[in-house]
Amino acid sequence: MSEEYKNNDGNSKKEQLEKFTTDDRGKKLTTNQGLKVSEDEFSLKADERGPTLMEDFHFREKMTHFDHERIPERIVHARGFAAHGEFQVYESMKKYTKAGFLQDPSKITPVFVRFSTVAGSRGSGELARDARGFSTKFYTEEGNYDLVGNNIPVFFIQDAIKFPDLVHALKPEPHNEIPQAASAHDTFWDFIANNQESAHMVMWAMSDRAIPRSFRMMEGFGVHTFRFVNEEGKAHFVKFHWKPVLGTHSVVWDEAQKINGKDPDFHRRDLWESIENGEYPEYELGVQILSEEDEFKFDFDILDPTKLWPEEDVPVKLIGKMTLNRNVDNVFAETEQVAFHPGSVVPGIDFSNDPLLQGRLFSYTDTQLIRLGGPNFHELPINRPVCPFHNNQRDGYGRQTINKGPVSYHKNSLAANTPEPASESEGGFTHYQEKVEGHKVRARSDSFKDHFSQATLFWNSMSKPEKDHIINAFSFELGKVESEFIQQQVVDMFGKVSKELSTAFAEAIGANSPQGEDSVVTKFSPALSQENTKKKPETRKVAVIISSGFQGDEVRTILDALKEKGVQSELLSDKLGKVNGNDGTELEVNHTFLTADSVLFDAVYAVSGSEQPTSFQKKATYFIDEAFSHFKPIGATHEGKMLFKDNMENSPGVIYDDGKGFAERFIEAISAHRHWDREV
Ligand code: HDE
Repeated sequence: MSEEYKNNDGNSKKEQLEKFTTDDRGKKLTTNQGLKVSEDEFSLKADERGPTLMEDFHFREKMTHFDHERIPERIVHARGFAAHGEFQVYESMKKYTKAGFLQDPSKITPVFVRFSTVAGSRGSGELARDARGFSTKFYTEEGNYDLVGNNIPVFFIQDAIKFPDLVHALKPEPHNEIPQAASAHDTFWDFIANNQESAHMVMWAMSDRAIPRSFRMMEGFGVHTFRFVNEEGKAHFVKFHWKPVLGTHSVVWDEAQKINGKDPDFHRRDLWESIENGEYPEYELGVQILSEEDEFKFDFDILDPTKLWPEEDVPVKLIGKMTLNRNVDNVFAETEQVAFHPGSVVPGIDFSNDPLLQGRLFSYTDTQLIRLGGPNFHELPINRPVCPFHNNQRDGYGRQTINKGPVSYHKNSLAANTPEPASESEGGFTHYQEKVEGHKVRARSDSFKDHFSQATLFWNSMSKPEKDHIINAFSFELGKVESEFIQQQVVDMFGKVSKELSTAFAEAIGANSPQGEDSVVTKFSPALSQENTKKKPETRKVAVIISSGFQGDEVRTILDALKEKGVQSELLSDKLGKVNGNDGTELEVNHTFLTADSVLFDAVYAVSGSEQPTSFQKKATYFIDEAFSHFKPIGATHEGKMLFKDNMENSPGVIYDDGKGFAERFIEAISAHRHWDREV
């Protein structure tokens, strides 16, 4: 019997690749002018050993195109990956908004979602400690609606005018361009210490949220307060959430750093493979809705983007589901050229006066002009609305539409005054008529001045392991800061959030304990802790450490049980090829200890076998020990247990196959994600 445990749908790599056909397959090679090319390997020369001739138009066209193949990468969120999908609302949201795509549960709206890191350049590792972008383009019948959010619900700064300063401080330092995709350096922490409105977001950035296990296992947030407006013109404030159906999970920091070396594409590979395997990532859209009358009922300003609305105070109503079910065909054409803009809204969705949002409304079009080379980026296939669009805009770089006729102005008689504006009842967008009055000032409202209460709320809401991870993250980041003065400023700043936190990392970096009083905030929000998230085994990846002579029937039963629960198994040994069980079972090895690593898996099933060469034993023991140190679930057969180090015996999340319901216990341990109560 020979079995290959590969993808859950059983596709081999070759089969996956063969599935990709291009429009060019089977066609003759031509120039961009359509001329058939007779020779594509040798440039035109004066004699076989002579100089290349200018006349070689084919060479020049090919090389010129190549020379111009790169466009400026995004100044932030450069490293990203995307997928197509669809969205459906659960019930009509008519009461709150007239947005067409939120009215009818039978309506399917196509979406395109791009996930990203913020700081790193386009080729950087995906497991950086960083916020993740979570941008969704809904291709609605009323035009494109972009929800351009992050996986952290608050932001570092309160006013868009500070964004260039924040990003300059975060990016690699300009004199030596170090460090790549990392906030652990002097300029970032100098900015934080001198711009203390950042305290709340820094808490999130130092938490496990900044190192997600997968794009499929992180929340998304619209961050700003927006408005829903219904048919009657009545508005409600709204905050948007994406809740992943698989729950919110993270890796540990030591692991994140190693993944960046072993597989810098870890997150995109995970997204790509799960879609290829038919395990479509799903997220529920949630809204927190607040009536305009309640605008001032909180001890923070709802326009302040450094504040969240605690879910226990304003519940998140789940209103629909998004499923990502199709990978891109071409990363450049789609993922790289997609242009999001928080100002792309539809009737029924409107803005608030959040000063960060107001600034973003300017920045995104501006950035696309340089990045995509002109004003016609809306004509690129990925950016094109699915509904028709008509206006008098013409010309510009890369114009694709061939507009006919002489009229490109409004008002006109020659084209019967068309295209003409649509009234509200015809679907025309009308801005919400908020009453505004005041002096023209450069100032911040006093209601934006409490920078610490919600940072403490976040700290208070963490479990013990989550708190330890935050302390370790501060100790790591500030341990990399060279200026003792900055280190001390940060210690004193976070003393205002929690003395326990700040004292702990001050000790780790050799700074003085924080001065001043401790926070008096005792409130906490269980929704903020990942300990309270959904725990499921589906799509988790188990490394099966195996050598010849294994108990065939036992192992097959367990692998089948894992598969039935949607858990993926990949076989590892010290060489590729087949391993043989004691009953004639043959299994195909997927990876060796050279090509894979424990940090790329969620759990280990130590099977081993009666034939264990010393080199296998050593590598297998190292692999299992590393997984153990990252708190991962470990299952073992009797022989597999021989590969354990002493301290693993009877540890939480370590399950032996003693015949009694092993598969169930192992799957339960996998669902738990990590076993933090383990001594390592
Ligand atoms: Fe962005 N941001 N941002 N941002 N942002 C960009 O637009 C900007 C902010 C976010 O996958 C840029 O096309 C300003 C908050 C995402 O293509 C740029 C400010 C949030 C993405 C820009 C912010 C975001 C971007 C760079 C302060 C969470 C990736 C390239 C007011 C709600 C979109 C581009 C994608 C990208 C400006 C703050 C999310 C320069 C000025 C807050 C997910 O226009």
